[in-house]
Formats: sequence, structure tokens, C-alpha cells
Amino acid sequence: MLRCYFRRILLQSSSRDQGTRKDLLTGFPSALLGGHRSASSLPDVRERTLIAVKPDGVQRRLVGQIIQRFEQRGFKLVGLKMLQASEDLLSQHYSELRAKPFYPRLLKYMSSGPVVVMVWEGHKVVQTSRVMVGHTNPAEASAGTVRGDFSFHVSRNVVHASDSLEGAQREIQLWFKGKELLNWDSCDQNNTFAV
Ligand code: DAT
Ligand code: MG
Repeated sequence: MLRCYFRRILLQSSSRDQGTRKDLLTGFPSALLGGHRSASSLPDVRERTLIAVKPDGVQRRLVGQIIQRFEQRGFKLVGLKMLQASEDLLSQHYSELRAKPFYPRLLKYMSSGPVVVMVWEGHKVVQTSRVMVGHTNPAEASAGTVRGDFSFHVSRNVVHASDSLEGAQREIQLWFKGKELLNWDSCDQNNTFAV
């Protein structure tokens, strides 16, 4: 009931100007407005992270298995697309690694073929997905992780996962437009968490 009420407000406000929308939402606890506030103020279960299947993962037909792992863990897919990333986009994505010796090779490789980029949502999804993805160097990644199960060399480690809440917010904004992310209620949510 409460959820329907908020959705009605958000739908009504989407056709109005930003100022009016802000007025409508003023006074409501930000915890009830997940998906419409910055990541830092999202309620716990609306935490989001960016996961990308890299060109090696796409070439090796691993997209389905990687999506399945996140689905079966109970996380919710709220954004998904396939694209061939430009070096410009990748240089922003990997800006912290600019000084590393492998950086030029990394950019060349990451732009060499299609990637599948996703946004997943759920309780502690940033931390949990890093565990699911495994150590950066597959030689040190545990069996049962994506990198530990599907790769053996750091230059071809199959998948990307944001490493912090701030990083996730930055990367999601870099790869996705707001309207490409969907807020939807999953019918199993009473069975994946309780508040
Ligand atoms: P992660 O992808 O686990 O967040 P990172 O952000 O340190 O790791 O590095 C980004 C990617 O750069 C990584 O997934 C693979 C590549 N990379 C990292 N270290 C490397 C190295 N020593 N040689 C080649 N590629 C490397
Ligand atoms: Mg990283």
C-alpha cells in the first residue's frame, strides 16, 4: 500500500519539473525512496554495483553463467547492456590505474570486443560481488569464484566488479544513463530478506 503510494508520487512527478518533484518528495524519509537518491543514501537493500563481463568472458560464452550466479544469489538485475567500449570511456573507468605499466594494454584489450555491463542491486551487493568475483589475479582466486573457476591469468580475468560504494556510484553513472536503470519489485523479495 505504502509502496503504491510512493510509486504514484514518483510517477506523477516524472511528468513535472524537477523543482515540483523535489517538493513532492520533501519530508519523506530518504530510506523509502530507493533508486531516486544518491547511492550513499540508498537504503541497504537498494545498494547497487556495476558488474561487467569483459571481452574474454563474452568470447568464451560465459555471460549466461555469470548472470546466473548473481541471480541465484538473490540479487536483482536493474540494468543490462552489451557494447563495445571506447578507449575514452575505459580511460575514465580505469582512471586510477593510469600510471600502471599494464594500463595501455588493458585499455586496448578492454576495447577490443563487446562487453556486457550490468547493474545489480541488493543488500551489501558491492562487498558480496567482490567475493563472488574473486581475487584480481586468478592464480590467487579461490575455487567457487568467477575468476577462480574460469580464468588463470590477470590479463584475462573475465569480469569486473566495483570495489566500493563510491566506486560503484561513479561507475554506474559512467556506463548507464538514469533511464536505463529500472526500479522494479521482485516477487521473491519477502523470501530473500526481511527488514
Ligand atoms: P579489479 O579488477 O580486481 O578491481 P584492479 O582494479 O586493480 O583489479 O585492476 C583492474 C584490472 O586491470 C584487472 O581486473 C586486470 C588488470 N590488471 C590488474 N593488475 C594487472 C597486472 N599486474 N597485469 C595486467 N593486468 C592487470
Ligand atoms: Mg578495480
